[in-house]
Amino acid sequence: MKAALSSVTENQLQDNEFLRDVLEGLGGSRKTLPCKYLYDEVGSRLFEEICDSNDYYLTRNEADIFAIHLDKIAERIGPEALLIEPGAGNCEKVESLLAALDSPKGYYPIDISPEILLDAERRIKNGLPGMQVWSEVGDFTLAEVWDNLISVPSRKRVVFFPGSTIGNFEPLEAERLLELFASNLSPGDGLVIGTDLVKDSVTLERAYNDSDHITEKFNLNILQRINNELGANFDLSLFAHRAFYHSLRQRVEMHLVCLKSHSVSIADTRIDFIEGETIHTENSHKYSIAGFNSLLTRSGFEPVCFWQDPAETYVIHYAQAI
Ligand code: AVJ
Repeated sequence: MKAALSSVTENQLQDNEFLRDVLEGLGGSRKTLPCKYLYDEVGSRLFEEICDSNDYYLTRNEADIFAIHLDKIAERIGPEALLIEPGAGNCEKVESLLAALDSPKGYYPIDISPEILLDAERRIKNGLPGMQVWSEVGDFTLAEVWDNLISVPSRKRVVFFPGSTIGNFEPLEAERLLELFASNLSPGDGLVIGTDLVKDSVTLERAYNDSDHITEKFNLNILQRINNELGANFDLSLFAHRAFYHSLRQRVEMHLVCLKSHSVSIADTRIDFIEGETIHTENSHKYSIAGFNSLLTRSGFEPVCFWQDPAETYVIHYAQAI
């Protein structure tokens, strides 16, 4: 009874936060929605489909780097490391890395979703019997969510942040997030982080406009989610997916373009849309190796080395806290 009650309250709080964020994002003259809301159950499943699509090279090429350079990465990390993963949706990658490490201390995933954490814990313990797992529920961008880490003694802490997730953050936010990572590490502790490289706009734009239109569904799903969870009346046929590379900002921007002027109601609030205006739903920043090294340096890390896929489309950086 108690557990059910508190989970209802938690859901309601989350709904309110969702509603607040949606009304705030759509209330201004430039409409935006936080990209974290793309990942409900349907969105997460669509994202997995994107990862398997031919045009989205990031996941595949990052997996190649881990497959080809796994031993070198494990050696660089060294013995008795505690692997900390902010956002625990990458079980397969972390499992192979943990398996390659010399007497790892264990795995410390941090995720907003208790279900994802339970699943991660189960999979790691199944695949690697005896591996210690400390799961932390919370938003890894919040400093207090890292507080319990101190109670896990370890010779070396390594933050594992693959998937080009850092690319979703604006450069200043990315700097703040890496600073938060660094503040929870001791000098010499590590960071293994994946970033997509700056490249020609044709390849980049194809990755976010896949020929199977999965990214289009993924993007439009955020409106369906607002309809489902906040009782809004978005007509999805009045919006189109648009993703393009902004070379000055070095990022792929994802938008939903309004095809015809109309209004939408969300919880007693009317939002007017004008034909041609967009809702900005996501940024995926791309980095050169030098550019990312400079971000690392600004955030309390010393770049140590990096690994690339054979086609040099993507980078895994290793840095150490200073
Ligand atoms: C999971 C944030 C790394 O930005 O490339 C894929 C999400 N969006 N296609 C990315 C995404 C559209 C992805 N990240």
